[in-house]
Amino acid sequence: MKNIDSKGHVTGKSIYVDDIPTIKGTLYGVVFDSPIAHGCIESIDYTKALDLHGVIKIITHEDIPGENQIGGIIPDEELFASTDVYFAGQPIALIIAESDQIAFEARKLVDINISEKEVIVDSREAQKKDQLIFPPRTFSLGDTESAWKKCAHVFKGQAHSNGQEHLYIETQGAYAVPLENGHIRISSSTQGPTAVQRTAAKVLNVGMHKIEVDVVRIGGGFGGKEDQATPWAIMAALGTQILNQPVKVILSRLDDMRMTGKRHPYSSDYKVGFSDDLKIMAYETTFFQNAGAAADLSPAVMERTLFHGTNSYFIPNVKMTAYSCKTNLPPNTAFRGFGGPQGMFVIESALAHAAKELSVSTHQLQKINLLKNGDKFPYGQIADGVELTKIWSEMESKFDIEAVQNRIHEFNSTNADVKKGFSLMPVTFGISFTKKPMNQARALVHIYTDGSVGVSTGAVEMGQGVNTKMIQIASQIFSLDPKRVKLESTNTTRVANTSPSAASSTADLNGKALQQACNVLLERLKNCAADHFGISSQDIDIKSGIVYSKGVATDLNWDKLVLMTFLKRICLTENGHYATPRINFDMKKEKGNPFAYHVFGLALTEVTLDCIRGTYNFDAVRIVHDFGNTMNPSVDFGQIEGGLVQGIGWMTMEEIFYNQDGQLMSNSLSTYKIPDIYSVPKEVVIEPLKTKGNEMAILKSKAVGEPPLMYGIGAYFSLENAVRAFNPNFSSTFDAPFTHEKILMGLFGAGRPESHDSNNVLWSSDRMVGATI
Ligand code: LUZ
Ligand code: MOS
Repeated sequence: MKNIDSKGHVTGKSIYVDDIPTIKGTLYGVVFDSPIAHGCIESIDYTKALDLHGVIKIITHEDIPGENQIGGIIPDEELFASTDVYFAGQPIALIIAESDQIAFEARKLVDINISEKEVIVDSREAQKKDQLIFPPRTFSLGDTESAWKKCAHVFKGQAHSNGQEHLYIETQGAYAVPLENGHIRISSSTQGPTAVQRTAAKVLNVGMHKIEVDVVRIGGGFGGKEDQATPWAIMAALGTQILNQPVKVILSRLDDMRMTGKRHPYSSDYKVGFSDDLKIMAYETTFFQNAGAAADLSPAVMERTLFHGTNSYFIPNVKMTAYSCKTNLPPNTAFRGFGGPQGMFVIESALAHAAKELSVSTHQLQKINLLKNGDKFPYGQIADGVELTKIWSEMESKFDIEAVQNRIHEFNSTNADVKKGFSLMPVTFGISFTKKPMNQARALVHIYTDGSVGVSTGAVEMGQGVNTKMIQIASQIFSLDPKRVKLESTNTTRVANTSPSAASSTADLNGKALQQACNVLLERLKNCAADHFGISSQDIDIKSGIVYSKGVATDLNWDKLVLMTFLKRICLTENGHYATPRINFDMKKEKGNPFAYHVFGLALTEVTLDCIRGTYNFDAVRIVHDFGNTMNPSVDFGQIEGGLVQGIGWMTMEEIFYNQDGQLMSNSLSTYKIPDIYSVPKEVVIEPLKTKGNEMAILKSKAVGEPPLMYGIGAYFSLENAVRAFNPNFSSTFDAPFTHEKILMGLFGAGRPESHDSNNVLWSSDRMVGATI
């Protein structure tokens, strides 16, 4: 089935927050934020701003009736800074005016005086100073200490990956409208309507029942709206509560980039040991997560780094420790992959490092060490349904890895200034929220008396096609034309207490709840038909709108049966509830069975590098992916393509740049480059692995949102491979993104082992920090 939103998107008719027709009297809010990264607010003078014609009110922490607190996991983040500021871009006040232009003008007139304190931007520096968001955690398996002694080869090094700006097309925003009796309806561009509702209630000091949150769809989220859509929504709601007028807060792109957190940069130490026959015997790593100034989702992100620290490999002796380091940057947050990609980049770096030293190809090391059924993950779960070996042989038979290697070798030996490189990137990604209570969902289904159907779930459509999938589920169970099924907006009054649309789990959780509700309704309809014909309901089938009795078409159709059921006063509404079975995790032991299942895949990336200019094209990315049994190939292939390109962007060009004062220098689209159509590989081939699918996945169609992002990690290593073909002395820095500049330095000497020093400013962990521009 085609994505139901495709036409609306292409014709510009799809509705986002800022497209909602405004009510008369709507006011506009602009956020006044801290100009500096750390300090004590000595004084703020709003007089000139308030004097500007059209400025209605400036809301600060003093106007908050409830708690000035928005921290979701740890209560460590104020909505509006009261005494101190901890990052540049931290909200201090909301300026409400008759138009957003006036509010922007007023913002320039605010006088603030802050006494500056020490700014920390580097995760390792924060850790040294004991600036941690929460205590470190360690996942371990076997015994690395004794394993080192048995290793034939041991390698140590560092790897760094930078942050990533979400750059959803629709910026953060919300529109709050007063209803009767102090009730407020918020239209929010959020992945987590319940998070908005719960936190708004706390700040406004009202019950959750007084706050209704509605989401038609959002223009992209990528994790950036899992938690960080909340403050703007609350600000709009506060304005509405105080003024009893509609208030809209939509961040400008520059405000959005400056004020919101991003993917967490990580700096990591690794140590990896091999047996003679190149089995990985031991792996140790220390992750330094740059959390920013408050916890936000960092604890959960850090946990997923530990879950995915060994990626697709079985390693008998593992010790991984992670620190969540508190710095004076905007609080970093969820981003597609949620810490998993950062963990995987480290082990892939360790393998690339070892391969070079051992003079073998990385893919040999990868293949020898692939995870198999029955192997234990460091977190205790026993791997099952592992498809990696099958995927690898599928890759070999469909795309002939050796032939690619030979062809590239041949090309490189006949071309001096242009070199090709390639890499393989296996991915194993666990599906479920790692916090067990979040793995539940509900769906509300109405069958109207004319036979048409209305569906509400907790799923938020963010471009990933979940609404299309929901319609598919209902129309398939009812055997009804999808056009007769409407997907309602996501609304906290229809489906309550929802988990955010995140963790690749939205279609699974909400789809299974929907399935349950539809099946109950279908059973009711069948019973009614059975009564009518005086037979057993097992003998009733409903197909394409026709009721069959013992396999024979009757003159009863869906519409008549629905009306008949209603006239018998039988309920045509049902609420389904689903909670993922069998999952658990014990944080004291750091062991358990956190994931419903895993998604597996492998990407083969080929690149051609112009070694004079340091520019390149990805010739092809060939992917063998475990979809289970995809319920919507066009939607799912779209997720693979989008995830891949977003991953390539993170690994090659997206360069978040904070200076030592904690100021975001890559603060606009002219200084922050994301992939465009020219960055897309010339060819992306997706080969779905044929499997039976997995019962824990909706219609056996596995989660597909996050896993493909990690195929992009292959881009980094294919480029390294090409650089080394030109400069055999090139020494890896494992410092993503591998930008054109770094590639040129790799090609022509700077960054070679002799000159490489991990403390060198340019190549340091948060190396963007400290460089001057
Ligand atoms: N969000 C979350 C996530 O709260 N928990 C998770 O485990 C998760 N995983 C991926 C993406 N978002
Ligand atoms: Mo996401 S990183 O699943 O919000």
